[in-house]
Amino acid sequence: MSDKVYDVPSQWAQKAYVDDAHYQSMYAASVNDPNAFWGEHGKRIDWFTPYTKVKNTSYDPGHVSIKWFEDGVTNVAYNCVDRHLETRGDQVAIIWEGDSPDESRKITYRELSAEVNKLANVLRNRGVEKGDRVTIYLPMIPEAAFAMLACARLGAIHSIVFGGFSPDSLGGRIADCGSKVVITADEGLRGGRKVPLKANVDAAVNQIEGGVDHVIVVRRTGGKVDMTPGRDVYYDEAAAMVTDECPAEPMNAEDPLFILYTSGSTGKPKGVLHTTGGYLVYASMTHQYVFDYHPGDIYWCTADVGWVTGHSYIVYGPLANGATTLMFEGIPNYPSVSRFWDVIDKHQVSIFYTAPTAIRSLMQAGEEPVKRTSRASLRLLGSVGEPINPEAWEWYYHVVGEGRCPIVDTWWQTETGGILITPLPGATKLKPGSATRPFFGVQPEVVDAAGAVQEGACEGNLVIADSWPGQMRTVYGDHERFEQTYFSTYPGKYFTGDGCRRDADGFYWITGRVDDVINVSGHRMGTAEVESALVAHPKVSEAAVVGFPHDIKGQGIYAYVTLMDGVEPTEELRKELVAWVRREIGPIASPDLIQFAPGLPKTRSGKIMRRILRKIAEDQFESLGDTSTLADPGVVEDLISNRQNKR
Ligand code: 6R9
Repeated sequence: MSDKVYDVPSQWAQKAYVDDAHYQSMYAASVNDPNAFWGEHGKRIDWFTPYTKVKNTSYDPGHVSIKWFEDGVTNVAYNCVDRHLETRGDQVAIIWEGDSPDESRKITYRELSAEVNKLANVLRNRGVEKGDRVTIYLPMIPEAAFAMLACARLGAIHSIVFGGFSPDSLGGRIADCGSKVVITADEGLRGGRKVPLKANVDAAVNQIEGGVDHVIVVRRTGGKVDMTPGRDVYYDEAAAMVTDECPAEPMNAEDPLFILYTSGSTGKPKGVLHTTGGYLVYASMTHQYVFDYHPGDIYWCTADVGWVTGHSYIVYGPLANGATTLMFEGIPNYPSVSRFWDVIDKHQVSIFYTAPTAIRSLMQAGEEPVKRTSRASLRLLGSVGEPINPEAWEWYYHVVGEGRCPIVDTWWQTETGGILITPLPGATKLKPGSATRPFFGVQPEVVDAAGAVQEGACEGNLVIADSWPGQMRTVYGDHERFEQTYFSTYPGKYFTGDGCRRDADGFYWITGRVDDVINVSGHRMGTAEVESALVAHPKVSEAAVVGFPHDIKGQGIYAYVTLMDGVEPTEELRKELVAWVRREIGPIASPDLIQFAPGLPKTRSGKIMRRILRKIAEDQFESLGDTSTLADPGVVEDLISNRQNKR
């Protein structure tokens, strides 16, 4: 924890959309009369039929229902593209920076319109209609944005799967939402290395009964891939056959826009469903106010479109605002650790939004790779994905931003659709490590384990007391799971799964997940998913997975594995298990440490006591807490003496 405070610079208070007084009055208005507040701000997007109703939401147990602007009709692609054509058709919408510094491309709003319409027509010719699901498994190339917007234009629901997921994970996600169409590329390119995307799609689709009807393949590397006749088509060949005009489907505000799978504490990943009107209003409004986006800014969010940050803050929020958004295919340390800063200079980026894990890894390389670049164009920095430790915050502020650029530490989730707790750069003083205050309309509360609401400075679990327009509406195909996961722990409130502290100024400090979700380099991972991958291995009898503090990744994955009788615990088997998990889920789930354990600490009723495993992984041997309920207290000593060390 840091007790440093950085006041709002006076130029920022004067020039930004809101200063502190303005924030206070807008915030009060937003929570005192949400209907009036959002009724007004809902107009920031264009509606084909204006709404007459604003908020219709209930968190009541058994009847959770969330509707915003429910009788309005609009289209997200229309708002992100068409409505800008008259005023800024020739302005750059997307700057694409390739994996190699020699490759980049600029796409104006007019060009974006033509590209989106062509892709929409290619889908339409293959029978895609309003309500159909389309899976997108693409690298960070402009076609990923075209594909999202093409789906939105037709009213099809996209489900993007991050290119780092394995064929198994991809197949599960295609099957869960019943996509009949997959959009992919021959190969991806990251840090000079190729990613076999089309081959992964083939393997994924082979596991699905009935397969899929169409696989559309964008040529990225030109690498040779297998094409199944009748099912697979190269995008450029299909696009050559269609026009660049395609009408935008009128969509009800509550019609689904996308599904995005995310990890929870139990079971398989959930299909988080977001809808049309409220989501776009919220994504665009937060993008404008949090980043203080003004026309002329060059805005860069380094996330991948496979995560929610890419959805809301590379594509939908910025494009709805008519911004110039930069899309980066590569990685922070290729071809050198100056890459981020080189790209900022090359494209004159003014707003830069990245993750603590990237900052920490670049920080290790020292100041010189930063200082050899100018970064004079920068005026605002942002952070997202996990708590940012004060050391990384200070380095980001002083070295990258040269003390000139406020940092917005934005707390939010896949489920929330947009940023919920964040500084506003002209209004909020900054405290390194604190996400500070709620955005308009957001009512955070801190509760204790029993659900009692805490007042003043306190610590506990973070809940949100009422709905905001960007909130997820359901788990795709499983509304009961939605209610169970988010509204049953503290009935009548949305439970975030995060712990937090609130200080005397009313500032929030997110302390991390309180459930069995771990956050590895800003990527969410359910410990149960990694465990089930491990126990699927024929030599593994049991597995328990916990997070442990990791200098760069924030958290690393620590797996305790009990082998089948008679299996030798060898170094080779350890490597085999790591490779196995990579294959089953994807590289982001690779265990950092595997400890072979003859037994796991269990209660007499057979529950694994993860609290103890967590403490051992954290090297906190003295604070294991009560071990008296263990069926066999002896296993703990063995676990401690065989603790694996960070390598
Ligand atoms: C946007 C995104 C959500 C979880 C969330 C929390 C952690 C995200 C944070 C943060 C502290 C921040 N998280 N931003 N923790 N400070 N600024 O990351 O969505 O992938 O769903 O992860 O990430 O634990 O609950 P998602």
